Parts: sequence; C-alpha cells; structure tokens
Amino acid sequence: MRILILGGDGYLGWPQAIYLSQKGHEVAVFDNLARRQFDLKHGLDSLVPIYSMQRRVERWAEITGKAITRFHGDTVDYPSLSRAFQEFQPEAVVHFAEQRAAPYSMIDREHAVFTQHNNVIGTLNVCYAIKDYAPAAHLVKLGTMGEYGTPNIDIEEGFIEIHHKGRSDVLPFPKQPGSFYHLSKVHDSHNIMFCCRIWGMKSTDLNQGVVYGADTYETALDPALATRFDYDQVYGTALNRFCIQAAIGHPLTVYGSGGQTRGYINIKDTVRCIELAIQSPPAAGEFRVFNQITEWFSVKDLAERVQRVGQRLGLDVMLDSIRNPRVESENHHYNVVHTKLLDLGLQPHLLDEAEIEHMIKLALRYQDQIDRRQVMPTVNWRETENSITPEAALPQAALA
Ligand code: NAD
Ligand code: USQ
Repeated sequence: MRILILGGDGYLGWPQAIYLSQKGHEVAVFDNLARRQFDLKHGLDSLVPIYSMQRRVERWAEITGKAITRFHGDTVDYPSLSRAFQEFQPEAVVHFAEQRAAPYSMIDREHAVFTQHNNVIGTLNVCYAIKDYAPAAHLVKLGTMGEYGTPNIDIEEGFIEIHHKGRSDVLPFPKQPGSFYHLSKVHDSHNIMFCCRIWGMKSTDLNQGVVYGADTYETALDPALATRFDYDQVYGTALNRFCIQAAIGHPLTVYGSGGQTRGYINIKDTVRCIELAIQSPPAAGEFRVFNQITEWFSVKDLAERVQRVGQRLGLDVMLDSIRNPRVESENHHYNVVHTKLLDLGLQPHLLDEAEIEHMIKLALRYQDQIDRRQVMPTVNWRETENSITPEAALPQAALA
C-alpha cells in the first residue's frame, strides 16, 4: 500500500516509517521538523544522537535498498499538505504530526494556543486533504488514553452503552482530559468522527497509552536509524526520566504520592498495532476506536521497578516524592478494556526487567550528555506563566 506518515521524523513516526517500508509498503514521510526546532530553541536534546531526516532516509535506502519519499511540510499549511497528498496519492494516512507534550501545552497561554492550533487545525486540514485528494484513504489517527481521564468506572473501548429514562444508546465514552494537549486530542476525535459521518471518511482513532522503549528491530540496525529518547521535564515521559535519573544518581522524581496510573505500550507494539489497523480498515463512514495499551502501572510502581533494576546494576537509586506540578488524581480507579488490537493479532511485549535494564544501560552509556538542569519539573499546572529554560542551559549561539 501507499502509506503517508505525517510526523515521520518523530519518536514514533520514524520507526513506523521504516517498519512499514521493511514490510514492503510504499512509504512517504511528512514533517515540519518542529520538534527539532523546539529542542534548538530550548537547549534540549535527545539522549541518543539522532541523524537528520535526510540522512536517515538515505541510510535506510543504503541498507535495505528501499526508498522512502520525504516531504517537508506543515499540516497547518494546507498548500504543503495538499501537495504531499496530490503527489503521493496515499491509500492510508498515519497521523502522528502533533505537539505531544502535556507540560509544553501548560507552559503559558502562548503554548496552549500553539498546541491546540497546531493539533486541531492540522488535523482538520488532514481530514480535508483526504476528502479533496484521497477520499478512499484510511486515516489512522494517534489519539491518547488521557482523553478519558480517570473516571471512577471502567474505561470502555471508545463507546459506552447508556440507559437513560427508559431509552438507550451507544455513545462516545465521556472525556475528562488533564491538559490542553490532551484536550486537543478530544477535539480531534470529535472532528474526525463528524467527517466520517458527513463524508463517509473511514478512520481509526488509536487511544494510545504512554509509549516506552528505546528502539525497534529496524532502528537498531544502524546508529543513523536511531529514534529519539527524550528525558527532559517537558517531553521526557516518566519511565525514560526515571532511567536517566537512576544513571546519574538523582532521586527518582515521583510526582505526589505516585498513585497515578496510566496505560503503557512498548514501541515495538506501537508499530505493529498501526500495521494491524491498516491491514483491517474500517468501512466507509466508520469511526472506530482502539485502546492501544498492553498493561498499566502506577508511577510509584514504575519507579520501584527502576529502583530494583538499578540496584541490581550496582546503582544507588532513591525515590523522592516531590510536590505534584500537575493537577491530577493521585489515587483513582483504573481498569481499561483493550481487546480490539489483541483480537486482530497483537502479541504484546510486556515491560520486563530486561527492557528497563536496557534503558538504564543506554542512559549510562550517554550519561555525559545528560543535562541535569532538565531533571526537575518547572511547568506547574496551577501557574499561567512558567519558565522552562534555565538560561544557563541554552547554547551560547541561542543567547546571542
Ligand atoms: P514527537 O514529538 O517525537 O513527533 C511528532 C512529530 O510531528 C515531530 O517530528 C514534529 O516535528 C512533527 N510535527 C508536529 N507538528 C507538525 C505539523 N503541524 N506539521 C508537520 N509535522 C509536525 O512525538 P511522538 O512521541 O512520536 O508522538 C507521535 C504522536 O503519537 C503524537 O500525536 C502523540 O500525541 C501520539 N502519542 C504519543 C505517545 C508517546 O508516549 N510518545 C503516547 C500516546 C500518543
Ligand atoms: N510523572 C512523574 N514523574 C515524572 C514525570 C511524570 O510522576 O518525572 C507522572 C505524571 O504526573 C503523570 C504520569 O507520570 O501522572 C505520566 O506522565 P508522563 O509525562 O510520563 O506522560 P503524559 O504526560 O501522560 O504524556 C505521555 C506522552 C503523550 C501521550 C500520553 C499518553 O507525552 O504524548 O499522549 O503519554 S496518556 O498518558 O495515556 O494520555
């Protein structure tokens, strides 16, 4: 199939592109390199060195003989998006191209507005591009488990049957997201569902949990194919952060009591889930939802796992409960239905000690690159103005 990967330079988009290319699909990547620009602006970096988009694509072709088409463009800029659709004529579109950090969206008004504009308008443009240039294409959209929040009932897979005053209906599961970023995903879901209803578009909304893992079988083939590994307080997710903290002897930053529970998935399963969704498309006009997680943990659970593995490696790993910079429930019910991808054939890679050991060893290998100023959180949900870049962290060129 011809598959267009929007956000194909990101942590997930790049491994997805080479996974699908390896499987024999014709793949194109589309990205505006916004993530790389954010890193430059704020003096951040992936722990694992990542090569330029151009070099990645060239190296993939050198190693496998398989070509990936590259588009530089922005989903918010309709002409550049249209050009990619017209030239490539995708049969499936995998949409990763969004600002994906909750803390980024909570820095201040400007970052909240940027996040919602980039994500919601970008996705609306993607829907129009499908309608205008590839009406039969299947939109596989990355949503998030955080759209649901943490209700005091089990989380169903997208829809819930409601009985009300003697009548009943199957309706979208209620959403109670916890950041302006997570809200942007809810708005996307509504827009996409509407486009399916009015235009007969077909879409799979993947409510994905937190992804972990430093590599896939394809990214591990060559250093030039590596994907990013974020550990900073804005883009780094809890498990990545705990692994680098263990490596540098910093107490693990458990926010609050650590009872916050989230769904998780290995990056190797993410790429497979998307392949499964593409292989079994929905019918025209159908909006379907998969909960893309394989297991769930509390933050404290994760920290204790990292502590155990770290201690086995001879590291002195302490846990530190710091005041939670986010507004979220720290003690809540969490039980999620997630059978649809398993029914399609997903065989999960569960989080084991070997995976955590691999991540800690990676952090030890690159420990000289770790910027300790990025460890403690500075973005607080209760504040409307947050500073994220300690001046000293900026490269001299950025300060000039
Ligand atoms: P990432 O930031 O590493 O990658 C996103 C890519 O999209 C970047 O390369 C960025 O430059 C590009 N991009 C952003 N806005 C764009 C625009 N307007 N036009 C073109 N390109 C644009 O993020 P990721 O971790 O790879 O996440 C990808 C998607 O998966 C996101 O939508 C995210 O919300 C979702 N997701 C991620 C996780 C996770 O744990 N990483 C979990 C659940 C859902
Ligand atoms: N947390 C800590 N300590 C840290 C960092 C985070 O305790 O040092 C806690 C947070 O307070 C939160 C939990 O860990 O309760 C998860 O936070 P996270 O930063 O690991 O992940 P999150 O902000 O939820 O976002 C990530 C991705 C996002 C994706 C989401 C999936 O960045 O793109 O949508 O996971 S989900 O959580 O299911 O919505």
